[in-house]
Amino acid sequence: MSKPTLGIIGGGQLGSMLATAAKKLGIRTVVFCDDIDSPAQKFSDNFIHGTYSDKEKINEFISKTDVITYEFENIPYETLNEINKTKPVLPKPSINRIIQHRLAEKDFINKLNIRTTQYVLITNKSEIDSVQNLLPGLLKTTTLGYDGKGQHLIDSIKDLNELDIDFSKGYILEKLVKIKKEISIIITRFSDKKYEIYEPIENVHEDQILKYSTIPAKINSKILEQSKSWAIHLAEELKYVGTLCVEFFIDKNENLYVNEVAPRVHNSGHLTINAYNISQFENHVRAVCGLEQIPLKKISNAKMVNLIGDQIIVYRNKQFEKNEFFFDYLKKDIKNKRKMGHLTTLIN
Ligand code: AIR
Repeated sequence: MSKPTLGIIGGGQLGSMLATAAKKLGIRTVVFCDDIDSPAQKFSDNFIHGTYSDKEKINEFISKTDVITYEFENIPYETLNEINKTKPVLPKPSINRIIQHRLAEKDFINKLNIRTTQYVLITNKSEIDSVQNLLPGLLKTTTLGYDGKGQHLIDSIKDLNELDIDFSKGYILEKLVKIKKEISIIITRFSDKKYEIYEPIENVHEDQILKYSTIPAKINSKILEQSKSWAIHLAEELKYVGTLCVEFFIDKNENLYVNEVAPRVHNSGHLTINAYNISQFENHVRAVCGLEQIPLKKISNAKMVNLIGDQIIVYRNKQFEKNEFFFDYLKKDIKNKRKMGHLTTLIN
């Protein structure tokens, strides 16, 4: 059987790394992105530029691909659902619809008896008065936003009054957890009870953007087991196909909470490219394209640092050691707070 051509919706660094992994497996890729300067086009075999509502361009994309995935969760559900009527979209569009809506996502997780922070939907400023017990809290848009975009820290009602917010757009208020540590689990599910799971990754954020990811995470055995079992439970319940990331908080009392689920490959898993026999990207391509599942083997401990904004500049001219792996996302413009590249260091 000839190998399928993989369509990737979204053309940022995650798309580039998926296309690179696919190429290694002999799989052709077509990237579809609304940004004409999308960096992933430099790594894929084919590129189509169009908006996510451009039917003609989407049809061209469908005609050139056999199976479609996405590298960014904020793709309109309608677009994914329309494509799925002709060619399989994996993970399923219905999964993306749950996860891209913070309220639906948290309701889904809690129904499985998996702990999240306390939260409430806010549709009107006056409602905050009745949920004072959730302050201090984070006010987040129910849809869109990543890397802290669209989020406001609310200490008191006074903070809220100072914000100019259109509540009709939908917000949720999440009670702040006194965080001791953040970890993530990356899991690739192939089919029922068939998955490959990476060990927990310890993450450090700066300015609400991921800065460092390290394996092994310094956590106790109870947290290790609980985080893995919750990630497996979530992937099974969603009947997920592909790579999924679950982000967790650990509080000062060693309680574990799911912060959010990303229905895609994830920044904290970049170190899997160098630290494992099969990366999160290759596993995603293997799962969505129906290729063989290969048992994971860890090669090394590792630390990844994200290069944000103009931090990339010095790295572009740097000499690296044998255990250092530098990735330049080749984005056209350097912007403040934009992820421009990363460096993974293998450590013994
Ligand atoms: N991304 C997706 N969700 C969160 C992140 N960071 C990646 C995807 C997306 C890219 O970030 O690869 O395409 C967008 O980056 P930028 O710098 O153009 O905003």
